[in-house]
Amino acid sequence: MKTYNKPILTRKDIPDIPGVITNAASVFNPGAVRFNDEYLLALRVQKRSRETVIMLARSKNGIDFQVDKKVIEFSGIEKVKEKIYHCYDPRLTKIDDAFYLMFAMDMDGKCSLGLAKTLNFEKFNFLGIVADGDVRNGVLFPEKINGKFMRFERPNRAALENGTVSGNSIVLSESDDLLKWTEVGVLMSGRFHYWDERIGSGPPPVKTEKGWLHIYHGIAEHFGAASIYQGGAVLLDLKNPLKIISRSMNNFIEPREIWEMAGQVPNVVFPSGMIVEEYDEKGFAKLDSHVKIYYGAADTVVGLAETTISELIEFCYD
Ligand code: BMA
Repeated sequence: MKTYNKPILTRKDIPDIPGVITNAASVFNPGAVRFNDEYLLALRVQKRSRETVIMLARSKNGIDFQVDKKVIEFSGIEKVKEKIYHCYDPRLTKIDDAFYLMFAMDMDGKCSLGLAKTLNFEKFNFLGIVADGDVRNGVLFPEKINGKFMRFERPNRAALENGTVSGNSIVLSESDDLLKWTEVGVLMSGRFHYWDERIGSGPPPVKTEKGWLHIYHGIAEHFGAASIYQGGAVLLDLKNPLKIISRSMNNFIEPREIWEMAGQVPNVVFPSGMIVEEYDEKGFAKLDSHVKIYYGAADTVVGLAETTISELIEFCYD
């Protein structure tokens, strides 16, 4: 795996938009997708007020990004009656010819999931709040399985000592219309004492001939003051993604660079976007395909790791 010794995006790359955002505080946890001949990132950008906006960045090579001088507006979101504090951590999935952003929504007393759709990255339609209860890290599969839309999500069911509610299980849900979701079962839970005591999904699962390849984040909490966010991989059965073929015992990425260890929240790498360069004619990611993984670092900047599908599959057995 190739990693870089500097972030690919920092707050300095966020253009000022007078009256909307100036002198941005941070940029992290991007969703990623290819559209036409460009790499696109949907960025979580924080203002100095710590309010979050989502902005789009574009690149020809997947490394040098230019951030659009506007924030993404979700048309229809104004109809939601409850107060929305922040929309953040968007995951981008292409299904047929449409692109979907599933994101966390901080609301009174809970975190929910919102869903928006775009065909062209110019106009984004808010489809609705698509979760009941307290849940985050919602990630759509790129295709239906057994006739149903599928997603992973991470219900926040565990109260932590400091009062926040988090989760330690990734759950599979299914839907006929992308709006109403029914839990199918628990995929996996955190492993107490190891790197992934609490867990949540990263980028959308990728279909390979060896199974669904899924990257997730794990949080080691047994280090007193500091939780450590890392990335790991798991390989799942193609027909039944609740069936684990192999789950990595080691992480494959962890905070090591100074900008991953220090920042707004220290010791965080949070993989949230992944671009596979090559698929075969049946829609499987090619095993020797190059892969770009985009991650938030220390909740402050965006990092990039480059690898291949086969290397990631090997990590699932590591
Ligand atoms: C998680 C989410 C992420 C964040 C991470 C580290 O719970 O809130 O958005 O990057 O914590 O602070």
